[in-house]
Amino acid sequence: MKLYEFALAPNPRRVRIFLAEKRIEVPKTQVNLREAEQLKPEFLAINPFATVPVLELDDGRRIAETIAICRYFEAAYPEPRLFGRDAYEIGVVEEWQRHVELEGMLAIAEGFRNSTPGMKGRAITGRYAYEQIADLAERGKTRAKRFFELLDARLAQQEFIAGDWYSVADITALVAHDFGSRTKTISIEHLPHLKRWYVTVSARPSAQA
Ligand SMILES: N[C@@H](CCC(=O)N[C@@H](CS)C(=O)NCC(=O)O)C(=O)O
Repeated sequence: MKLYEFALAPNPRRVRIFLAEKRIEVPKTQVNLREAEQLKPEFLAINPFATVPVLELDDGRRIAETIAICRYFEAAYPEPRLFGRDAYEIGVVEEWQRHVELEGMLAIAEGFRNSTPGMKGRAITGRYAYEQIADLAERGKTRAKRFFELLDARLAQQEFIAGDWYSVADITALVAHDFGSRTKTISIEHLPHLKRWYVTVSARPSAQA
């Protein structure tokens, strides 16, 4: 088994944190996104969507997409449960993991990729070139700011994103936060509950992954 990833990219980090929580070690192969290795024919043969992470099983079968890979490991190594323990938890984790990914992570990516000089012609991940649109950069930053404010209100009521237990939704939110903070797309200085949550989740050993 091996994981195609890039150490500096946010989505592969989500898988690394997930694996660290489950105490699973998987060999890694770096796909250097800074050198556009994801666009080379060798990698497009592995994932035609030209993104990491991709998991390759020992028999050569592959799974791309962060959450698809995490689901594989949850099924193969159920404990600790990171997608919820009962029907309600599984539903609410799914709900919030999707909110965080679609409204948080992707809004940050929209803000960052449409404004950063190094991302010219790379405004959307994948094999095709898309030009930056300045208005989308502003919209992404506004969407991200509003989403983290909403998350702050939720965290005023409960310890973690999905409930009073840690889940994959926290992993996505932690990585989204760090991505947004590193790229100066978001700041949570004015959000006390989110700050309290961040101290807790970033202190877990898995956050170093
Ligand atoms: N929906 C995909 C998104 C993966 C993704 O966007 N990966 C980024 C790294 S964080 C990537 O491969 N980027 C390649 C590029 O920028 O062209 C997933 O969840 O795995």
